[in-house]
Amino acid sequence: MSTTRTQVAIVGAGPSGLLLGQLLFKAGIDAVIVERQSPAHVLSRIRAGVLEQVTMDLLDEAGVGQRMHREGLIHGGFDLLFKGARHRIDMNQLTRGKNVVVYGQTEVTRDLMDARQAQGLPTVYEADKVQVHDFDSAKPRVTYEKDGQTHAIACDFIAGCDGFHGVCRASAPPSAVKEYEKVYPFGWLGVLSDTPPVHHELIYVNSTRGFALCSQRSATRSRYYLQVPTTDTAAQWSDEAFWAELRLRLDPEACAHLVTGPSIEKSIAPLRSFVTEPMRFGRLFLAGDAAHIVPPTGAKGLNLAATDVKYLQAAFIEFYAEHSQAGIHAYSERCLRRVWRAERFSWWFTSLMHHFPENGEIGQKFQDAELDYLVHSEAGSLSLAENYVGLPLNFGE
Ligand code: RFL
Ligand code: PHB
Repeated sequence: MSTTRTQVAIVGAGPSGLLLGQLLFKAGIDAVIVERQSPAHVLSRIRAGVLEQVTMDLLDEAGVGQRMHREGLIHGGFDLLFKGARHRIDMNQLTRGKNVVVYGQTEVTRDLMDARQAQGLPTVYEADKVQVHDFDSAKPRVTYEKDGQTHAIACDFIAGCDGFHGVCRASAPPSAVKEYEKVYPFGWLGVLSDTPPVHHELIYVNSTRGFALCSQRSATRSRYYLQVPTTDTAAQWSDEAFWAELRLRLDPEACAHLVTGPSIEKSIAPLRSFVTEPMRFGRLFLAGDAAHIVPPTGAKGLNLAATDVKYLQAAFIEFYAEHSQAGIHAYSERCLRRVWRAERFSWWFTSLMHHFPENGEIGQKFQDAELDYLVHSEAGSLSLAENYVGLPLNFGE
């Protein structure tokens, strides 16, 4: 078995692992990333689209923000559509100047991958049977198989950035883990198409036929979602059926502007709220989807992953540069406070915008009344806007 040595072994080369690798590089801390899939596979996953200011700042700090600033679309508001009418939430004005940027996760990942490659930093792709060992000691190890050989990485710390189905959370001692989970009785059917977006900002739709979202990636690429039963498959939805159903959920003006075309990606994502407590087990740290999942309503998943990673980088800097373990001990609690705030918001926004047949007609009436309150009360609109733009990095400190 060949053994290499590094300071931090990172499991997973999604946005969490790659951003951590870049932030550690900037701090002069060595890291090796081990990823199960190929780079092309990682880039083929179409996911998040909205970045908070905090995430933009972290991408800048990591030195990978240039293309985001050039190509990202700055949004100062979004529309809520309910009872057939649209209402704009002016985030920028309500939050005194805060915005979000629409820039796809695929692009963030590509920028991080390119930077890592340009700096010659080590990433092992297509690593099989990745395992984490001895993280309850001062000498943890990660092992994997590649090209028929077993390899080991000896390290000081392991960062579990391997997503919801990864090996790191599953390796924590069961007696030390508490998991909280809510699975929603529907999924999001997403379509990506090379058509101009229906509107210059996002439209979140509450309709009696179910939720819909009109999003975008650029002036020529749109991303749309429909609430569908979890029993549906993407294959059973033709492009024509998708566009027809979307029209039934939109207002007449949006229908008039909707440009349809062939889908270039179509998939169904299940919706789940999930949190693991704690997020550290000795020298194993969980970050991003490995530790928590939010339903995508409100676009918090990627943003939470980015702030976990920032707190982790800060903890490692304190450890190596200041010989202090304070950040390491505070990591889990620091992340979880922010995580629960985003979990609450994502659950609330999901509950408000989706159709729950089991809640009956009165359920729809409650949603209509709450939406009416939200768009006509400055306090209501502000609460939605400040959660949507996200918390500052050091909130509450
Ligand atoms: P990722 O992106 O899942 O990356 C984890 C990486 O770890 C690898 N891996 C392993 N590597 C080595 N050994 C193992 N045993 C491994 N097991 C897994 C995987 O191949 C992968 O490359 O987690 P990360 O980096 O924490 O990033 C989090 C974000 O990806 C996630 O929060 C968002 O994409 C969530 N999410 C969305 N967020 C939004 O804000 N808006 C959205 O519209 C949105 N849509 C989505 C989503 C997540 C989805 N998933 C996870 C099913 C749509 C989907 C379908
Ligand atoms: C997206 O563009 O994929 C997107 C945007 C906003 C959300 C969720 C997903 O709340």
